[in-house]
Amino acid sequence: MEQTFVMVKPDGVQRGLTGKIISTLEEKGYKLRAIKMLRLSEKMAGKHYAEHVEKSFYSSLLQYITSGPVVAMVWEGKNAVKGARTIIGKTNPLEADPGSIRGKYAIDLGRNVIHGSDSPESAQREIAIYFNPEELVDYSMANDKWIYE
Ligand code: IDP
Ligand code: MG
Repeated sequence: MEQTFVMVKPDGVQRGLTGKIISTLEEKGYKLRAIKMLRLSEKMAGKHYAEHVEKSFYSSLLQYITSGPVVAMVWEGKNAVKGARTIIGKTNPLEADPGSIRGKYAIDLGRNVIHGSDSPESAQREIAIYFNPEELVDYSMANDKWIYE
């Protein structure tokens, strides 16, 4: 089973979309392994978005992501990284499928509501920024046999 890191960004929290986002991933069949609300420090935000440090939008991205609380989560399931990215939609909400989270709830690139890891390697790197290993709760889901063949 694969893990992915998903985060409701400050705009998603302020707009009351946290519950809908959790429901969407739950209803898909993914298992929630960890969740916490926090406000990112500049340092944590810099770690998360280290790959974008040279980009023109980096400072506005850091301002955005530290502007209010976020909800950080670890979701687990078969091909969860790609599956969650599909549910989340393309980075630019204008190009995101209308049924995706960004397609439904976002308009601007810099207010795109949600983050999702882009590869299993990124997922592990990002999970380690937000969670200690013991914060990932280990349990079995009663309905797994109705989700996986
Ligand atoms: P992703 O979130 O879909 O993985 P990335 O390219 O990793 O997209 O960019 C990280 C975040 O930076 C995006 O989700 C978006 O909020 C912001 N961002 C990306 N490109 C731009 C841009 O051109 N202008 C403003 N913000 C951007
Ligand atoms: Mg990314």
